[in-house]
Amino acid sequence: MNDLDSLVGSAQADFAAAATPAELENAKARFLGKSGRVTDLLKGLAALSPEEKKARGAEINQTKQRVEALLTERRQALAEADLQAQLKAEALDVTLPGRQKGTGGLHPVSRSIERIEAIFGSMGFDVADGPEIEEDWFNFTALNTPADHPARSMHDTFYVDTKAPDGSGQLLRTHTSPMQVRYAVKHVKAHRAAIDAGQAMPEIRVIAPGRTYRVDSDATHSPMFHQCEGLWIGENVSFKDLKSVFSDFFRTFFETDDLAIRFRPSFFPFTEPSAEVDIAFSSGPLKGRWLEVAGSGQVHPNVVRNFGLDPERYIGFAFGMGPDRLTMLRYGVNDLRLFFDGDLRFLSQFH
Ligand code: 2NL
Repeated sequence: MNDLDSLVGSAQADFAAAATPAELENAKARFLGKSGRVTDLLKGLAALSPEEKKARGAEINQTKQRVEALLTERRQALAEADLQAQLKAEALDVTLPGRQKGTGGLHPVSRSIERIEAIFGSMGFDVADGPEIEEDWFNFTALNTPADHPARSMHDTFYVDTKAPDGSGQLLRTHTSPMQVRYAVKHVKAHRAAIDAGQAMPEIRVIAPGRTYRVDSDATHSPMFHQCEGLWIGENVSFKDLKSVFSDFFRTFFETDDLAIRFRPSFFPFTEPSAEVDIAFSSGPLKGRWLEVAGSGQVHPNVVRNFGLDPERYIGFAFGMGPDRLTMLRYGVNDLRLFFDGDLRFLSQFH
């Protein structure tokens, strides 16, 4: 190997060792720069005779071209490697599923309330709506709840500082019955003339779903919870109607006929007589266990009177149930607080 071949060899090794374009330009300078090795060879020609100069000059020029070719090749290799690295870093997997628009879903309790409204709707019940900050009269007094009843204590009820237009006290409603009282009073007013003339008043048939509030908080009680009350008043509405309404309702709500219902005597200030309602499934995980699902009763004569009706002529039943608890039973949820924590890992299971 002559000196020119070995120069080409060391240029190749130097260029290959350059890992970046900047390093490669430094290596280029060592061979082709002003005082590079190829340039030095060309300078050495001056000392030669014309014949030697011609032959040696041609050899050196060839060498220079070989070095330049190696440089170009290495430049391209580095540029290609750089491009590949960039492509790899910015790789996009077009086979991945696209980012989807987050579609929300109804809260499980809202789903239950919609079901309850649909089922009672099919039985001719209207849906009442009303204020969550309620007046003392609608929440308690109209419902025959005496001033010394424990439900009215500061420990049980969230009172607020505002006053109703008539100056009476206000509170966060403890049940949705006041909505039914408002509905019934309005209904009776609208039919006052007919009632007084001894004509038939259209029956009051209404449910009242919504948020309610009590001073209570543990695994089975939340300070805010949902309630759905129902009211049916007419001239000949009895407990047997209540029984058939409940049988239909619970069988439809839980989508099963394998379900028994029982009424247990109880007490509520606003009904007389009163009964707790229990259901028991005859199959499934809750098989054979009596579960309390509602309170009910024949509307107390004092309450009928507060609607503006004569209790000797108008009679009916009312009930109250908890959509939160019905939702727990329907989906097998064991902690009420899961409904109100806002944890999407829980909520998105119902979408
Ligand atoms: C329960 C108890 C009940 C009522 C609610 C009611 C409403 C009016 C008149 C008379 Cl406007 N009564 N509501 C009656 C009996 C029981 O609920 O344990 N709820 C979960």
